[in-house]
Amino acid sequence: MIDPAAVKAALKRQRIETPSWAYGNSGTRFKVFAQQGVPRTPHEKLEDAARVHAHTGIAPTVALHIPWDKVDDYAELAAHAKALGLTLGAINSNVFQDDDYMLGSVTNPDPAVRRKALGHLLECVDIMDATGSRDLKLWFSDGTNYPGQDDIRARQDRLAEALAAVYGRLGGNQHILLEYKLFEPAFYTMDVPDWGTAYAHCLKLGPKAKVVVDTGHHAPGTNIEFIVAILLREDKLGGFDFNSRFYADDDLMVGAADPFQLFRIMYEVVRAGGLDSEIVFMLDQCHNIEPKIPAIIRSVLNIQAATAKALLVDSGALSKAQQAGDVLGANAVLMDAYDTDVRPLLAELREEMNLRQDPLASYRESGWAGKIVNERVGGRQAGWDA
Ligand code: PSV
Ligand code: MN
Repeated sequence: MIDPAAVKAALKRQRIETPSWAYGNSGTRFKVFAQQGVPRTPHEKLEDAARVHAHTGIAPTVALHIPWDKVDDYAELAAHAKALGLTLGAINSNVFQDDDYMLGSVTNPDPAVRRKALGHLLECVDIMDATGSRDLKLWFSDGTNYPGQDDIRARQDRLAEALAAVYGRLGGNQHILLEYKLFEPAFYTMDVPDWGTAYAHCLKLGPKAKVVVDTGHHAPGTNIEFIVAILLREDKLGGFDFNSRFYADDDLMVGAADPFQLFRIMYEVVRAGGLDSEIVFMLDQCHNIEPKIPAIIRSVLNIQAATAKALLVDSGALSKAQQAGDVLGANAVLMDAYDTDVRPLLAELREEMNLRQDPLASYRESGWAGKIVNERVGGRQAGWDA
């Protein structure tokens, strides 16, 4: 039997990190549709993030992206976050938006380009020192487009060298989170295309290096929860970049395309005790056509609902059925949890957290959307190039 009080207690402890870039303008390579009221500065992005936290109660940290969130004084930015009831989360490096990186960053055949890329990664660790961030999230767009273009193995050696240098610079409580991506922008080889490559590098580096699973970065049909289970078993799951995809790296709202997959992932997390661990549960999304703040609230709620269902799995009944070889029985235990309408439980939870039962309605009625449209006039709206 599942104790609803225990489920609610676990849900109260859950934390989801929102990405600063999701509050800014974004689009596809065809068009970026600017929206009114979009933040002009990292400070304004944090103000929007504070609204997400205020209405959900479980999103108190914000990931930054350098240079998109470059400021002169990071300690002051951290203080601004604190005044808003937030803390600054993972620092995302960016070695993919400079002309020098056309043939790669840390894996580029040119040592001068490699030095420049490494310099940026080390600068990100300096920023972590100032913000108090624990995690450095590394994603490399590096790869090749044509067979023979570069030496696959030499690129791995260059990558390992850069990662070792960054790892050596980490402070005692700082971590590397290494993200993989199957394809794009490189189309023949990515230098970190899959969890196995990321895992191999992290294993060599040591305990402070772990793998990030961005749910959009797999081939269609990949069993992501299996990857999650293996990484958890090896204590090498550093975090998630949650989003939904129908085709490739669509960066849509998590849980929108496949809520069942999200449940299966969260079940593996719950099963391994991962809710109460150092794993960071981040969103990595772009709200190109929908209003951004409510979309981020929706995403946080989708993860919360999937987690609630995962917590409702009757593990005793499940393992009994599994050990008896009762295939249908075991499947039914899992499906029972997934099919549970968790809305009443979540409504109760929110009441206990002094939140409104419907966070989206409470955001709508707060008037914030109108306020930022009226007040954020002029200046340059934030986006992927700012
Ligand atoms: C790359 O596609 C990625 O998933 C990485 O996490 C980046 O930091 C993020 O998107 C924003 O571009
Ligand atoms: Mn990502």
